Amino acid sequence: MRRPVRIAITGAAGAISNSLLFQLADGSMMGDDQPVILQLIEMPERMEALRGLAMELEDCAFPLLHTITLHDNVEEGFNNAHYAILIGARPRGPGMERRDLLEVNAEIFTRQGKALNDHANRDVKVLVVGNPANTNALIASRNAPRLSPSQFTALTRLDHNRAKGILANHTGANPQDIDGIIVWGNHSTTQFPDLHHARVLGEPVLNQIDDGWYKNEFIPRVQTRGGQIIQARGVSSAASAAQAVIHHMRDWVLGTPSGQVVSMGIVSDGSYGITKGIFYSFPVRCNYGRYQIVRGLQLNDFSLQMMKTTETELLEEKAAVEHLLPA
Ligand code: NAX
Repeated sequence: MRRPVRIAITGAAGAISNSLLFQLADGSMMGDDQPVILQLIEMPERMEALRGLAMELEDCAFPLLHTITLHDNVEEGFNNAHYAILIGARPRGPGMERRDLLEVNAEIFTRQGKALNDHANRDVKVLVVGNPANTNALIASRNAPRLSPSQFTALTRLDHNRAKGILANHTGANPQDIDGIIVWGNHSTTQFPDLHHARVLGEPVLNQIDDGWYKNEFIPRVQTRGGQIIQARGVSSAASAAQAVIHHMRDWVLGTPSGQVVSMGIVSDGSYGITKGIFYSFPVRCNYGRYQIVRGLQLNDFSLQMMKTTETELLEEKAAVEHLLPA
């Protein structure tokens, strides 16, 4: 048996984590030969709920679940972590503007970035889920100078999976026969779910669907799916978000299946003209624990315009928290 890896998770008693932890402990994320130590982190007032969840995990007697530790602060919770999944964030409250939301979360992710810098394993891989995920990843990374920005990522895999699921439903294809979907930009309603490079069983998707459906139905449906789910369920996506976390981390750590492209929010290196340094969702392939942006894709004017719109939103988010970022 391999040595256990340490996985720290914030917001551990929340809805997404409630789905995530059981799959993670069962080997879905790190592989079925990799024992895990779970370092679960919550707000002090949620520790009792977290204790209950830990008891349930224990009661599953998962062979790969080595140890569970519970923490009410990130400084202890991130100790020696090889992986950190940052789910906990402040939701938007009544009367709160987007700017207020950015600012309160900036405080949370500043502290978390510093704690990762000071306490986590030097090679820690970080996934930010809590919203606004891309800008929270930027803030955490900027507060962790000892770590490379490439160790930080933001979750846009749920958007990628939503695009694949909706397309599969429309075309009647099996999701596993679809590849080449890309989600560009922000995890928000400005994201660009791009089908120009997508194929079903090797055939270009855009030859098989109506352009009007693509632009007027598919794109807005993917962009607003989170809101539609909240409207229908009364609460936000949880199980599908947990599944996306599993996919994102599994691909990053164990590699994307041969030839497959996935979407990850990562620090921009200037590829495709996107401003360097912001966290933007790009098409990537992963191998040996690293992601690489897929290069050389042809982009038409429509795509470039869509990519610019979501980039502009990310630049605005960055400007709203700039005064809180270390130089
Ligand atoms: P819940 O409200 O069910 O759970 C969040 C948990 O985080 C709570 O138990 C809370 O006590 C805890 N928490 C808050 N601040 C914390 C902190 N500073 N340290 C540790 N714990 C903290 O929310 P849930 O449905 O699990 O969603 C969590 C976050 O994911 C939200 O910000 C949500 O907007 C975001 N999402 C992001 C998605 C993505 O694709 N990037 C999709 C799903 C989801 O909407």
